[in-house]
Amino acid sequence: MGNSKSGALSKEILEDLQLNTKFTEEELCAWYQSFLKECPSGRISRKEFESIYGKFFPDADPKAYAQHVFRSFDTNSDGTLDFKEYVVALHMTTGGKPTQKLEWAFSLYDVDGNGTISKSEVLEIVTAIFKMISPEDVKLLPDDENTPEKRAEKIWAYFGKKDDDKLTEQEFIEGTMANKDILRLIQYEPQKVKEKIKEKKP
Ligand SMILES: [Ca+2]
Ligand SMILES: [Ca+2]
Repeated sequence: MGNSKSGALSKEILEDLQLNTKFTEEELCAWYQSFLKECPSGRISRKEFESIYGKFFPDADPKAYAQHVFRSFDTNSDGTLDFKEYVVALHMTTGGKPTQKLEWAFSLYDVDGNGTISKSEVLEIVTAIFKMISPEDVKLLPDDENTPEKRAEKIWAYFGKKDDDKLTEQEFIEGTMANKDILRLIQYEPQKVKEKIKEKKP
């Protein structure tokens, strides 16, 4: 609507993204062009994000999880994802350093954004994760982690916390780095999906 950002990435955003991610100027510019093609307004709404997410999980109910992921990506909380938030999010969740991934995971689990994680927040995210696991896969889970409640309980016990305690970001990151089981339990298990795809191949 007559604004000046007609398809070129602003210099500030470009410099900022180069500084904070591993992507090159060429990659970012090409990426921005395709982002604008998909999303001419330059912003992804929550609804659009949910429908993109839904395409990856046609047999599950990823809506609740998608909403949490969206919230954690929308760092300025304006209800949309702009290109910068989108790129930073992809960088953190796919190619970033392990600590960056865990910083993101912390913001995902800190549902109310108050800087600490409570046991009920763990349960809320784990419940959303469970909605994406197919019933057959749930049957394969160990007995002490085959419901959201049990899984949240197990995570919380690993951190050595009482019911009303809170987890700080540092505790969350250090605990998760020190214990592979926590890392496995706090995330949706794409590994399993990958194994399944492998199994299907001749
Ligand atoms: Ca935003
Ligand atoms: Ca919180």
